[in-house]
Order: sequence, then C-alpha cells, then structure tokens
Amino acid sequence: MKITNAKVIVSCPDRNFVTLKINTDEGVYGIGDATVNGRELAVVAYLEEHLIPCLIGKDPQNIEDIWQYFYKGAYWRRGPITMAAISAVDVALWDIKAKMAGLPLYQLLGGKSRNGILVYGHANGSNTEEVVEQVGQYLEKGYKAIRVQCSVPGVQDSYGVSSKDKTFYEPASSDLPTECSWNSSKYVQFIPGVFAKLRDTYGYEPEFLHDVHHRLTPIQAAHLGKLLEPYRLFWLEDAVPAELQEGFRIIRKHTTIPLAVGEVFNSIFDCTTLITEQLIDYIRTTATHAGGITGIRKIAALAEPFHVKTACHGPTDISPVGMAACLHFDLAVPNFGIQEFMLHTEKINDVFPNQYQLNNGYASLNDVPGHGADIDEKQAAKYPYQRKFLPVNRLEDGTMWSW
Ligand code: KDG
Ligand code: MG
Repeated sequence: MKITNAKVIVSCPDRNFVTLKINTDEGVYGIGDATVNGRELAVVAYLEEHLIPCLIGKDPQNIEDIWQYFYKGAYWRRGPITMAAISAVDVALWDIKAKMAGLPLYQLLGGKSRNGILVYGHANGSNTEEVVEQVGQYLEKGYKAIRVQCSVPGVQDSYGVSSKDKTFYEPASSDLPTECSWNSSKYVQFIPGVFAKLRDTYGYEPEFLHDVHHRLTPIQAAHLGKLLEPYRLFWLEDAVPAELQEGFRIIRKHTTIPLAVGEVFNSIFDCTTLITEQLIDYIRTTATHAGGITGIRKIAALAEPFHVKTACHGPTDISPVGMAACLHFDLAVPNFGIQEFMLHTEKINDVFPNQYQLNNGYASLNDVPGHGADIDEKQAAKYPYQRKFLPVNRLEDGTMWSW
C-alpha cells in the first residue's frame, strides 16, 4: 500500500482550520487536524514544503516509523509548528489504518475502557450572578463538569469571558493583536467568591474547573489554590506558564487543589518532570498539537503509573477532526480523566461532518470505520482563510504578560 498524494486545506468557517488529507493507492484516505490558532499558515508551509514530499510513496500502514521519520528526521525537533504538522499526518494515518481494518479507531487502541466520555463545558459571565445563571443552564442540560470563568471587577480583561455578541470566548482579531490589561492580585482576591457562591447555590456534587491561563507566578498560584480548597474544584488549569516545570513544586508544596496543565505542550519532554515528580494531576496534551494519537499515547503511558490522568485540550480551535481523534483516544486510554468539549458552530460542523455526540454530560462515538470525521471540500472552499491574531496581554503598568 502506498501514499499517492496529500493536500492541505485551509478554511475559515467562523474560524481558521488547517486540515490534511492523505490519499492512498487503495482509494482509502485519511484526515488529520493541524490547526495552530493564530499561526495557521506556518503549519501549512511546514506540511507542504517539508512533510508531504517525503510522504509520497511511503506505506501508510507504518505509522510509528513515519512518526519517527518526521520526529527524529527533522533534526530541529519539537515545537508547536513541527508537532502540529506531525500530528495531522499521524491522525490521518490512524484514520486510514482503522478504515482499512473496517473498525472504529478506538478498537485499534485497545477497545473501550469506559462506556461514556466525561466532558466539561465552559460557563462564563461578566459578574457572579451571570455565571451562576449560566452554570445552572449547563446543569439543566445534564453536564456533570463545568469550567467557570468570570470577569473580575476593576480588571479590564479576564480570561475566558465572551462578550454577548461573540461566537467564541477568545477575541481573535483580523487587525493587529488586541492588547488586554490584567491585574493578578485583584483576580486572586475575587475569584474564590465566585466558587463560594456556586457551592452555596448548587451544592458540592457538580464538578467545577477553572482556567488561570498562565497568568500567575508559582507563589500566587499556591495562594489561589489554598483559597479555592474549600470549594472542591476538579482542577486549577494552567496556573503558571509551564515552560518552567519545576515551578509546580512550589504550588504543590502549598495546596491540595488538583492541577492540570499542558494544552500548549507538544511533546513528552515538556512534561517528564511534571509527571514523574507527581506535580500535576491532569495532563492536557491533545492529538492536534502533541504528535497525534502516537504522541499522546506515549505521554499517557508515561503518566499512568504516576497517577496522572489525561484531559485533552478541546477548545473550538481544535477542529472536529482533532476532537474525533481525541474522543477515540479517550474511550480507550486506561488513565482517562476528562475531555474538554466546546461545541462547534453549525457552519463548522457542515465543513467537518463527524460521528460524535453529547448526551447528559458524556460524549459518545458512532461505530464507523476510522475516526469518523471528514472534510466537505466544497463547503470548506466557501470560507477562505482570514488572518487572525490572538490577543496579547499587559499588566496595568504596561509590562508584557502572558495572555
Ligand atoms: O488558541 C488558544 C485557545 O486554545 C486557548 O485559549 C483555550 O485555554 C484554552 C482552553 O483551555 O480551552
Ligand atoms: Mg486552557
């Protein structure tokens, strides 16, 4: 069996997506997601110029060898652009293998380890009352776990809060990046009160999560963790920028709040200290950014004996193809924790027909061969690429900060 050609499709149905389609001489094709939000065309160039020419003629069945060929063979290893490109190749190859076998992908990963995939939604509001109301709406829909974000009084821009007219909660801009303004101490003082109110209103059964989005220092994060402990959070996410894995030792020393990190990681080497020292509880690497199914399986296998669970990143900038790949992984992996699951718009689902659904707080998959997600190229062609930037962030005195 041989790969005959591969193409990259970029489309913007409400937001940009980079999709890889690999064709074979047996007529079976595979689809992978290579979207890096705000840096899309860098991945396109990487795929078109450096990976696709080497793919032609290779046997698509040799997934591990092709993964190693692009990983070790790059010389310039790792990094979000390289690894997103490898991810898309890998997911497309797993899709081909599963289609050839006539099986849903999760069967090739060891079969079902659970009946349903626990997911979390994203509630937000411009004040505590709005948040409480939105959390109530999620609970009514059957969600068991909800991530909660709230505007902080006196702070211009809080993470994860959408203005009413926006489809997505990250404000992507077509002009230059929007400049946000941030104040960590006002945030740390305010946010525990939101969770106090939520527990008062809904009790202690629902799972609540919170994303700091890399905005604190380790000691500030440790303090916030302590303040949040009484409200039994499922996790505190991205408490600090994770380049410094050792920073988590400080947080861990001071608080028992469960910690999640890794949505921007792209390889196992980004998380070895965090996992082997048991400094975190959930690893958030995803099939689109951390080397596809092959990459996240390696990370999950490292994490399993250290009691670290998986929690794939699943914002709307992961396409339905990336989401489908993660859901197959989630169903099979022994140390599954939870899956982030943001609903895509109708336009996006029209471009990417898929075979997963949400019921009562759990995602499930239809048993079709492959990962079940596809790209409708005619639909995709209706929505050409538009350059978009994620925001940047500054402290109130103008110092650059993490967004
Ligand atoms: O592109 C940036 C988003 O993927 C990120 O802001 C989403 O933090 C995020 C999350 O947890 O979904
Ligand atoms: Mg996050």
